[in-house]
Formats: sequence, C-alpha cells, structure tokens
Amino acid sequence: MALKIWFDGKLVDESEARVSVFDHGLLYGDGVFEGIRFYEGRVFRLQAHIQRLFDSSKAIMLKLPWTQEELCKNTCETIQANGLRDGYVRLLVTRGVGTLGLSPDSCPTPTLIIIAASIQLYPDSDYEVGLKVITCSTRRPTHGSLSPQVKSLNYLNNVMAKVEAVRAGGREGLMLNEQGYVAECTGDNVFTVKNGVIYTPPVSDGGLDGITRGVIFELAAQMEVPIVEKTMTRFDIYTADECFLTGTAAEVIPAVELDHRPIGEGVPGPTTARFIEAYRELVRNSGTSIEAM
Ligand code: PXG
Repeated sequence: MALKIWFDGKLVDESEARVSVFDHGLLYGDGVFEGIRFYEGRVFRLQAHIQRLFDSSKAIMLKLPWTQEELCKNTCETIQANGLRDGYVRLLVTRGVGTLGLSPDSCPTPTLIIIAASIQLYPDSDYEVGLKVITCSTRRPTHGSLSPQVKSLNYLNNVMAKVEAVRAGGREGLMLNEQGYVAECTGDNVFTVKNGVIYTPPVSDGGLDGITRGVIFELAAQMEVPIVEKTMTRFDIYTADECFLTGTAAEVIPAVELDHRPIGEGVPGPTTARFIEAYRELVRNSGTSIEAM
C-alpha cells in the first residue's frame, strides 16, 4: 500500500513526495535526520530524538523554522495517517533547494520529510544466536572534522564501513577512532560486560550519543548493575565476558564474535539477556501516544 509522506508542510501520497535535483540534501548530503521507533501506538523517546535533530541542525547552522512541538505533532500525524501502530519513523531535514555550489546561502527554506513505515526487524535468530562483528578499516571521523554527533544526511563513512564488515562475513562492523580506540558500530553503540560491570566508550571517543545508549544507563541504575564509561580497545572486547549493541533499529542485540574470536563463550550472555528483556518491557510501557499529539 502506498504510504502517506509528510512533505513540505502536508501529507501527500508517496508518488507526490519528490525532492528537487537542486536540493542540497541530494547535491551535498547537506541536512540532518533522525530514526525513531513506535510501539503499540506510542513513540519511544520522541522528545529526545527531536532535541537531537535540533542539536544536529544547530551544529551545521541549519535554522529550523518549526518548533520542537510542531515536529512532534507532525511525526504523530504521519504515523496516524498511515494507520500504523508499530514501526519506524524517519525525519529528514534537507538544506532545501538552491543553486549548484556548496554555499547553503542559495537555499532559503529547509525541506522537512517524515516517512513512517513498518519496520523489518532483525530476524529473531540474530537475538538468539548473536551477531558476528568485524572491525572496519574505515574510521569514525575525528572531532576536527564534522562532529561525529551530527546525524547528517551524508552517512557514506558508515555505509562503507558496513559494506566492509558484511563483505568480511560480519553482521555489524566495529568502528575505531583515529587513535585506534573503539568508537561504536556502524549504526549502533557498543557495550561489554566483564566481571559483572558494564563498560562502554565515552562519546568523546567518537560514537554517537545514542538514545538507546542513554536508556541502558537508566536501566543499569534501576537494575543496580554497575556501568562505567571507559576508553576501550579491541582487546577489551576480545576478552570481555559479554558484548551487546544498542540502537533504535536493533534495540539491544548480543554480539558474540569480534574478528573471528568468540566473545566469552561465544553465545549471548545472561546480563545481555536481562537488558534485552528490560528494554522490551520499557518500550512497551512508555512513550508519547500518537493520539495525544
Ligand atoms: N551510532 C550511529 C552511527 C547511529 O547512526 C546509533 C549509534 C544508535 O543511536 P540511537 O539513538 O538510535 O540509539 C545510530 C543510530 C538504520 C539506522 O537505518 C540506524 C540508526 C539510525 C537511523 C537508521 O540502520 N542508528
């Protein structure tokens, strides 16, 4: 069935949602995005995602002519218009239509696009068996380049890292920063468990400040499991008892192998299983009702 897309201030049929070839989002990857999940008619961490979209925009000097409340409302309207209860919503803001040439000064108005769709979940087997992860040669950009915190429309660095990992037989790719420390995976943050303590790299090591990552800190506090931010190398993952990845799409997913070395016993661990369970429980019992907006 054709989707209804929020495009330039209104809902239109999928076939009418067309971007100009002069949109700088297409010409230069100049723009930002967010990926958000909704469960049983409730959008998970909607305000946090919209706040991150605003932060990404601010960092690239893209002034948004909408309030955060308007974007929350438009997101819920788009989900409702498609009759969806469970799925994934993608918000994109492009720099807008301009002339050829890098300067965004030729782009007077940003374009807002909201796509709500049902999501193809990772197969259940990935959660039961766990993912094999391969270290990518493609590094996360340094803080001296565009901040790795900006969720920009140019994801080629991560796309190429993902391609590399998959070609090498992995399901996900581990990305290091320029110093060789662990940053994150291509679309997920990374955690280890060792002697009952959870570890994850600080975001200053180059990973995205993931919203799911933040939820793990909340859950760890509630579950009274110690959690520590620590600069990590691949060695720390090779020798961990457990490893799991987090992201809006993947939720909490076990990683059982890095670079062909089994992590722990090479099977999903008990702490990972507890967090998968706790996360699933939380997403089903919180969130912004799509009708309330
Ligand atoms: N790191 C990167 C580089 C990401 O893009 C995450 C970590 C996890 O962040 P959240 O906030 O989701 O916990 C992301 C987000 C996709 C897709 O299509 C993946 C993400 C976002 C949007 C789409 O695979 N990952």
